[in-house]
Amino acid sequence: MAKRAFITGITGQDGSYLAELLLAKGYEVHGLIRRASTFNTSRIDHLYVDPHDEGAKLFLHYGDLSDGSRLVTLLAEIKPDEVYNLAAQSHVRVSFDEPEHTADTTGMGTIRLLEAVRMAGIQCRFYQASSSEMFGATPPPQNELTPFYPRSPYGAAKVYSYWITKNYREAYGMFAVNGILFNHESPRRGETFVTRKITRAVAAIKAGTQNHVYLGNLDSIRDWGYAAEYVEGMWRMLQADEPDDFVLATGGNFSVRDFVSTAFEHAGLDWEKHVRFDERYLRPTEVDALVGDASHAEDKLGWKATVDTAELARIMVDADIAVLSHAGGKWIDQVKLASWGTK
Ligand code: NDP
Ligand code: GDR
Repeated sequence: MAKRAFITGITGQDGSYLAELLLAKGYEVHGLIRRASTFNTSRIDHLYVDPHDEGAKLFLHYGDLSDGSRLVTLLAEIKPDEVYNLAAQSHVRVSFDEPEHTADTTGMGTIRLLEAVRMAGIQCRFYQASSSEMFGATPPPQNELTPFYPRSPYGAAKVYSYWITKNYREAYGMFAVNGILFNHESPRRGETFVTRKITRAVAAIKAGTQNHVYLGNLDSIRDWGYAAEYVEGMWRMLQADEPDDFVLATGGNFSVRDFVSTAFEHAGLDWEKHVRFDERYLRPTEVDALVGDASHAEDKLGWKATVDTAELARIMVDADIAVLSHAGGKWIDQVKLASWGTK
């Protein structure tokens, strides 16, 4: 019997790579999608097969992390072996504008899903998408023992989700794990996160359709890895003998300025001519430096990042330049980026 997985956040960056990985491993994959007035499945359209077709392995279900009873019904029907909770309001800057909504999805959403697992009475392994943002103001390097000091409503909501996942492991003996992932990016990254904003701008400036890009703080330091290889780490966490929490990171440190200069240089452009400052992109409280120590994941899971931040920047610039040139200088639907798979 093929294993069955349930993924919340399947339409997001990580959800799309994880669905690809699990389908390639022979899983039957069920994804939660939100009903919207426009299609929001462009990152997974290349995986979709009509469910009436024999051999269909990907099934999508309407639902929302704010709707607990729907989660119970779905889990009772699907009876997954593995649940990956990737859904969240995931933008840190936006969490200052929408703190209550962020708490409701990024925080409360997790307990709704954990309770749904209990109420549906199923035995499954549970992955929670925890974040390096939980470390916030605690200086690097950060690992599984580093104290949390969140600096945003998003970070605080993720801390709640982290602890409630750990509590369900201890209280009910659930195989529930936290993957504490440092920033990971790809050609499928949402367009308003800084890396993708930069690589899209590089492509448009190179094509002559844009001249400037407006950014906020260039001094913050991040440990940016490649999303396609981080989803393998998520899966390995659920295959371990015992439930545990793991950091996934590259261990590298790059400032936003370093990412900008690497990306522009790769396209033969001088960033200082094109990057402008806009205070709108500053945060009321910033996380200055995140640099992960993933040695626990290497020891126990045999997982290690292979793509460093400079290579990642070049992969993303190449992808955005290719998409723009195929589309005759106009941005096209993200589905085209879905073809940018692993490495
Ligand atoms: P994205 O923002 O790309 O995707 C978020 C997903 O969550 C989308 O599928 C979105 O659906 C869905 N979603 C949002 N709100 C709800 C809701 N109320 N109910 C159901 N689904 C909802 O995030 P990533 O793929 O980058 O990240 C995946 C997870 O990992 C997130 O939880 C994020 O916070 C966390 N994380 C990410 C890191 C990173 O660097 N990428 C690092 C550490 C943690 P829709 O498409 O309809 O908007
Ligand atoms: P982050 O990612 O907050 O680390 O959260 P983001 O790319 O938004 O910001 C990274 C750093 O860049 C600075 N910055 C800008 N950021 C954005 N978005 N837009 C700008 O114009 C800009 N200019 C400078 C930011 O101030 C920040 O220091 C991501 C998300 O994926 C979370 O869901 C995840 O949990 C963490 O990574 C780990």
